[in-house]
Amino acid sequence: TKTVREVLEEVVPKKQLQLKQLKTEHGQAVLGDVKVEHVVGGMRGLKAMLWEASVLDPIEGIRFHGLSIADCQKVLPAAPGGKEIIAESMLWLLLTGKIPTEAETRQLSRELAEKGELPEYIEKLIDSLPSTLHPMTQLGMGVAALNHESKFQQAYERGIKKSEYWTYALEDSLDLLAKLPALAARIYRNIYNPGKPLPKINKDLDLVGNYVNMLGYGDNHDLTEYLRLYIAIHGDHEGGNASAHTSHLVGSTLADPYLAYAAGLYALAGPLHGLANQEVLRWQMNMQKELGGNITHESIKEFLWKTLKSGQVVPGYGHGVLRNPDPRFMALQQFCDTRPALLQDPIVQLVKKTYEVAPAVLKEHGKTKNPYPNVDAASGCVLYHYGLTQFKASHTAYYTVIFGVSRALGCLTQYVWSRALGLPIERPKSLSMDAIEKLIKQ
Ligand code: NMX
Ligand code: MLT
Repeated sequence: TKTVREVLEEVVPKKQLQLKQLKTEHGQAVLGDVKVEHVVGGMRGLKAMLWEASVLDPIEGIRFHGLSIADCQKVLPAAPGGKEIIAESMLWLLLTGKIPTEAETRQLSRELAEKGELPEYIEKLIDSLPSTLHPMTQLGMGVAALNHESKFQQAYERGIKKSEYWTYALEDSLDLLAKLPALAARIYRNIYNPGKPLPKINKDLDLVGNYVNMLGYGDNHDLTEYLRLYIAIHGDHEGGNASAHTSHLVGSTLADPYLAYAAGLYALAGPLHGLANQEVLRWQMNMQKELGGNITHESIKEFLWKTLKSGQVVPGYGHGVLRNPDPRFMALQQFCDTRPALLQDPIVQLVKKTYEVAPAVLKEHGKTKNPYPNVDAASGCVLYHYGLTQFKASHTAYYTVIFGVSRALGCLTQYVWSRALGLPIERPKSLSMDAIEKLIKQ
């Protein structure tokens, strides 16, 4: 049984060689043109960054080192007594490109559990925040403050060689991933169950098992399995999405992994990105309230048009890259389809029924390039079914924190790879409109 460090020691030199060859043999090869529409259109479709762990195909969706979600469900180890992919087996795959054995997965779970408790100053920091402060703001603050522990930063100040950066980056990344459940659960406890004692980390449980336990739902096996799947499949979505891109940019300045990921979290907090699952539940509940007993395809269609005519987007639909239903949405639907309690839940049923109507309405509306659901269309509504429904502040406000625990898998993996490959600081060229016009005339 190898450790994840030992496997990376073997893989890193091969990848370094691959990059060297790409630079020397193909440095001038053209991957596409840069058009004015890229510069003024959010760089959509522009192939402009290196990201190792996953690539997003517009039709097939995400592949992690070439493996689809269905492939991962077949080959990645689950938790003892569980069936779903767990965060540790996904992390191993993302970091190394290899499939871990069950023993390797368990060993990683134990290492993370052993590192999982929060330092006292972080507990005090989080406990001092008003319970009305948005949970994503709190999560970003906690992650940034954990950089007090950064081994990467300490080593950099000592003056280590560039070739050693990635080993310290890996240690910080594993430390941060290990502490995210306790941090996220403390935020939840403080907002929704103030004063309730928080359980200690159980060294025999996987990361998400511990997270659910600390959230107070440890006896709910189905919710634990749902969150295992959720956290594994939200882990990485190539590099161009706003949170991954932000953490990549900030990391390229050699800010430590904690600061880089905190920055990524604040991108995830926007309603067009990770906050969309909060928006979806709010929107579906408004729909439920307005339609009352009259939930038919026709009444849903009317509600969709009302949303669109009021100038709002339909949350949970559309995507910057995907042009088909998101396979993560389909995987979560599949999870629901095998559980009668979920199938009978009115909000889960409404998500399904909305999916039967929304693509045609969005096509007729004619604006979005992708009329199909993304992962956020389903993810929050299932959490609601399982009882994460507190009404203080907003009953959905916590949902993006769960996404934030998950996306650390991909952003921190790339942080390690960016340092292992010695990638430079990111600094694209910007242009003013006058400068663009001048260039066109030349
Ligand atoms: N409902 C209504 N209009 C939409 C939608 C939608 N769901 N999606 C895109 N449009 C509009 C978009 O606002 C734009 O309008 P305008 O020209 O007036 O600015 C037009 O369609 C073209 O946009 P696209 O090129 O199709 O989409 P883009 O790549 O710019 O944006 C999203 C992608 C995901 C930001 C966009 O589809 C959206 O706002 N969706 C709703 C929010 C959402 O579900 N976000 C979650 C994304 C997934 N995640 O986890 O982060
Ligand atoms: C994500 O998971 O990051 C979202 O689907 C957004 C994206 O990929 O652009």
